[in-house]
Amino acid sequence: MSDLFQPKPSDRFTFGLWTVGNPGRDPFGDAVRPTVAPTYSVKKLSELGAYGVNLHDNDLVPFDATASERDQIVKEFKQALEDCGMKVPMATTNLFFHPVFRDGAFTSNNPKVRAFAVQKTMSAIDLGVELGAEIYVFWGGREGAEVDASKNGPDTIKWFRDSINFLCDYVKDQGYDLKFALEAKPNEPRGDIYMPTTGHMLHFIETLDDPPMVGVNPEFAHETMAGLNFLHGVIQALEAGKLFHIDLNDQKMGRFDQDLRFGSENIKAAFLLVKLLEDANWGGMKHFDAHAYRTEDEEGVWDFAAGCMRTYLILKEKAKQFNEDAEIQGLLAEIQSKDAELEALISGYSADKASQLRGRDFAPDQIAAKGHAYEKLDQLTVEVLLGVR
Ligand code: DIG
Ligand code: MN
Ligand code: MN
Repeated sequence: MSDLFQPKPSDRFTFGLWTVGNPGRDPFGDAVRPTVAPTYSVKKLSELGAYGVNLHDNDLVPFDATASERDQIVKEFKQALEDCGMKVPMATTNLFFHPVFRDGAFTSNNPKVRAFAVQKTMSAIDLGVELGAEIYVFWGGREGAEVDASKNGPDTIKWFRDSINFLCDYVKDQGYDLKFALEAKPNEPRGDIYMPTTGHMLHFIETLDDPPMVGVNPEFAHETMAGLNFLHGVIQALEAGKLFHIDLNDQKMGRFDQDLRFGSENIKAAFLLVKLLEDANWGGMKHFDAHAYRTEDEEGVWDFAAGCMRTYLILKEKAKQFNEDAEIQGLLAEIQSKDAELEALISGYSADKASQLRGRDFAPDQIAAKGHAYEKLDQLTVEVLLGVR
């Protein structure tokens, strides 16, 4: 493969241990691949040019491990990270696999489960910080319902808020340098998951005790499952200074969570996302929360991982080409017309401005008569992606 798109640690690509370690199990079929040791994933991903790995507590430390077993596992894992020069920028808690969480974790009807979930998360935060994590993700895969009559709705929001507030204070009490990122998903494994989109999470964050400490971790597949435009959710998070992390993958709209290889389905959406992140010089991790097709063997898993990073780098080059294309930039200059005087008039109210505005005749029919040349712009964009410009 050409060196132009060879990933390097400086590209800051990361993968969850659960992604390349996915054994290919699904609701209708058993595992098709052997389980992969976390230390092996670290080695293989470092060879592919990744920057780091992320993990749920139980991706590394089994649910029922003793303290001494936990310490030995962590010691060996840290050695593998050091040997391979790999980082752990993000960590999270598995609050969805064990049956105890079948009615949720922070929003379970059972206060014992809610308290256990907070306790388990404290320990998982300790582990993440010990491994060097600076972002802590909360994905509430079981925070939802099939029977809405089972819970008093406002209680679930209060329980979730109390848990996040408690854990924010735990982090500060421990002196950890850690920020939280909330990840939305509309459904699966629950019939409906609470706070189903990035937009819901952005509002919820403002109701917390310490909003600046908490941002979002939007996932391409999750917003797309809900029939939403992922780019728009990311733009809103970025504009609000709340894009603390991102889960890159791909997805066919209206399907179960496919967690497909980045750029494998919606190439224009992936291009515009990469362009947004690169134009903004966004400093976060390019994290892939995806997995290889169930059809694949181990070689296919590493093809998947290499493909995620390679496609990102190709689209990064396409974004540079788009930004340097004279015809495209000339067309954008026409389309995105500026009028400093009018823009000043309608940003920041005053009675005088209102009076001036009222007195203006905008001749709307004349404005309406002119088209926007978006067909031309989109065709040029597609031609950049098709490699004919
Ligand atoms: C699923 O999209 C979730 C879990 O894999 C994990 O908690 C989170 C972190 O990326 N994404
Ligand atoms: Mn997903
Ligand atoms: Mn995710």
